[in-house]
Formats: sequence, structure tokens, C-alpha cells
Amino acid sequence: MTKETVEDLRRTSLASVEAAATIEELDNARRELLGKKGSLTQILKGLGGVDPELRKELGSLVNQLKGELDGAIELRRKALSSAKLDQALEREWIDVSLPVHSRIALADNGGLHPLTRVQRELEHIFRGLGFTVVDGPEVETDYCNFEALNIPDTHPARDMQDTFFTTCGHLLRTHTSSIQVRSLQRMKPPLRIVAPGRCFRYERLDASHEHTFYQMEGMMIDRHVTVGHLIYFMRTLLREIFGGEQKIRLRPGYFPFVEPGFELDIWFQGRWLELLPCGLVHPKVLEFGGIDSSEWNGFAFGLGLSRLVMSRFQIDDIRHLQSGDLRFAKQFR
Ligand code: FA5
Repeated sequence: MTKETVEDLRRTSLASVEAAATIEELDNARRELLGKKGSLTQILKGLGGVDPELRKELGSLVNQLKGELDGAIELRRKALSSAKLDQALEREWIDVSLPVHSRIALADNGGLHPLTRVQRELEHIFRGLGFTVVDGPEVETDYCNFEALNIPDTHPARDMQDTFFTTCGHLLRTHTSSIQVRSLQRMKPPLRIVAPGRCFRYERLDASHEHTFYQMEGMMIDRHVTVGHLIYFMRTLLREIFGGEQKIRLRPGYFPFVEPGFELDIWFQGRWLELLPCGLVHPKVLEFGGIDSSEWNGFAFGLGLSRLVMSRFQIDDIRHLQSGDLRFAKQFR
């Protein structure tokens, strides 16, 4: 055995590692070089019979070669693995931005959430009654959610609507009534708006109370609006949604932003469900919105949209609505 033998092996072995085109070929090459019967292993074994002086020199050369080979094999393995991944990515690439083929979409039967369905129906009904659908932010100012609705800082009504506050002093709106304020600031009377949206409260949760739920605000500002107008619109709304007259009751209710104020309840599963608080807009709220309350007045309501969906579809627990459970959602397709 000579230095040339080791040098020859270096050339051929490094070339065979480089030539491996797949992980399997690389494993074979490794076995042929470093396995039990591999060429390098044989050389190591043969060192025993070599003259001690030469053995020392050859031994160090062979060890050096072994180190080089290990490094080369590792490098090649990384290159091959990443090429394999690239190929798989290339092969399995899909364009997620392409529109779904209508036949596939139908086969999977995606559908609208019951909340979305009822919200859209309500929007349609109210558009037909001359209302505009408007929107407002979920993260609100204290001013729009409370102050301009005649609920000053010290007012006990704030306790009934505890919520989540941001560190910069804003809050997650507790009701869609904040959109009354924004609409009064932006629009000129006469005006009719409805504003569906998500609300948030720090609540004790049960079958009819969620921390995140939907309401739909409505407001009409005009001249000489009466409680009669209010009741007419509320009845029309419920008749259209339920497809017939519903058993309802109207009782006095207190909200600082209406005067007089009412609670409209609906009979649902053997009990009264609080659904539709309403009333005539308090003159102070109009003034906060820059509207002359001696010329204009109006009504407002805050429909509990999540609860309306419950009674419409006989859903016994409000928590199903946002559970994300497809077994629930698929029942309404
Ligand atoms: C309000 O939020 C008033 N802003 C409503 C209003 C608007 C009154 C305009 C007058 C004029 P209240 O807190 O009662 O009122 O909530 C209104 C409706 O939202 C309730 O009747 C109920 O149906 C629904 N609601 C309230 N809290 C929850 C909750 N935690 N989970 C589900 N629905 C709720």
C-alpha cells in the first residue's frame, strides 16, 4: 500500500459522492466507501501489515480522507434533500388565489352563517323602508360609546355595560349605539340608518349571553316622529323576519339616550326574550350630534341580532353561534 493508493481512493471516492443523483445513490456510495466492506475500511484494515514508519504517515492520510468524505457526504445529502423538497414543491404547487370551480364549490356546499343570512335579510328589509346601511368601528372612543349618548363618566348605566379597554384609553364598543353618534355627526337630517355589527361586553356567559355578540342599530330622524312610527317599524321588521305576527310585549325601559324608552320582548321557547330595546332619541344626543332638537326628533332601536337569529332558527344556546363548529354551521346551509 502506498500514498498513491490513498490518493487514488480520494479522487474516485469524492467523485462518486459528487455523482450521486439521489439520496439512495448517496447511501450506496457511502456504504461502498465506509461500510464494513467499503474501500476505505479495507485500507484501514490493511494498515496493520504496513511498515510502521509508513503506517503512521498513511494512517494520518486515511483519517484525513475519512474526515473529508464525511463532510462531502453530508454536504451532498443537504443539497439532494433541498432539491427533493424543491421538486415536491414544484410538483404539488397550487394557486390558492384561483377562483374555486363552481362545480367544486357546489359539491362542498359552503354556505352563509345564520348570522350573516339574517343580517342581510334585515338590511334588505330596511333598504326597502328607505334606510341606509352604515358601519362603525369596533374599537371605539369613550365619547362615541358613552359620553355623546348621554352617559357621562359617573353615570351608573356604565356599570351595566362593562367592556374591554385598550391601553390607549379606547374600548371595544358595548353596543352599536355608538354608530348613532357617528351618523349624527356625519349626516344631515332627515335620515334613516341601520348599522349591524359586533359588540363586546365583559359578561357572565350563559345560553343567552356572549362576550361577543351582534346587534343592529336603527335610527330615524325627521320632523314629528312619534312612538307610533317606532312601533310600526318594529312590527314590520319582526313580521318580515318571522314571516308572520309574533307574540311580543312592550314595556318601559331605561336608556339614557332615549326618552321615553322601551323594551320589546319576544316570546321564545316558553319565555320572554329581551330582544329589541328602543325609544325616542333623547334631545341631548341630537345636540351632541349638532342637530337642533327643537326642529328634529326621531326614534332609535338596538336589535339583539344574535338573539334574533336564535329565535328565528330555534337555537337553544347563543354560544353555538361563534363556536366555529362546522356540525352546527352546516345545519343552516
Ligand atoms: C343596548 O345595547 C342599547 N344600546 C339598545 C338601544 C338602542 C336602546 C337604541 C335604545 C335605543 P341592551 O344592553 O339591552 O341595550 O342590549 C340590546 C340587546 O342586545 C339586548 O336586548 C339583547 O338582545 C342583546 N344583548 C345584550 N347583551 C348581550 C349579550 N351579552 N349577549 C347576547 N346578546 C346581548
